[in-house]
Amino acid sequence: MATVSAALPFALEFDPTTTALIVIDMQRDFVEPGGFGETLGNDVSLLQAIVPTTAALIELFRDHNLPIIHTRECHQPDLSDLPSSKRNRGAPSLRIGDPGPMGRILIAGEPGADIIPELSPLNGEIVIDKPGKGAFYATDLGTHLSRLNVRTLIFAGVTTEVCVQTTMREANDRGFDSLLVEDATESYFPEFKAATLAMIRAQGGIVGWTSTYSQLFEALNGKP
Ligand code: C5J
Repeated sequence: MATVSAALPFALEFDPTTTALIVIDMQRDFVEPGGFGETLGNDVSLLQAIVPTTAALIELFRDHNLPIIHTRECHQPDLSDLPSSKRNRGAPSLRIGDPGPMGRILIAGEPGADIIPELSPLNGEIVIDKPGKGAFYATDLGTHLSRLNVRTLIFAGVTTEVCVQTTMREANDRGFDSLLVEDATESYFPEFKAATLAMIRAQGGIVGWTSTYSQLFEALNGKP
């Protein structure tokens, strides 16, 4: 067993052999300058700031031979998995499926839907394409986790209050213990990130735990 002693709202004890890392939607369209996120007026430098910590977290799991799951929010080219409510929401200048700066917006196989090169999955790591905000909805994530006998999920990625939080809540309802790595997740809106971290930890960890990367590192590797 391992313990993240400084996790909030209290120490998380977990079995590394039944633990997996989920890296949510670190895609070019959300993170890179010139992508979909920036065309919507967002400051993507906020999201870029977590890339080194997220890369270190992925390396930590690779070093321990623990499962790593990467997700991508994207849709089929014929938009058959895109409800009109999602396509038409708001009044963006570009909608999902429209041609954008990095190919069609959030369409599988387009350059913008790809994971940024700094965090590219290795052969053997699981990549889940998801049409929703939550990674369990309309995917085989649950099947992979049962096959791997995973009980604890470590979360990273973007954006904290949308796809990361939605997936953590889905995981919580399915009986997983979940911990979000604070310095490996980000939002275009710092106040939304802060609120999400607070919501996760509130009421005795109603959704799960949070910790920093170095606190998790120490739990898996001992003090440096
Ligand atoms: C994600 C979004 N990945 N914000 N998507 O959070 O629409």
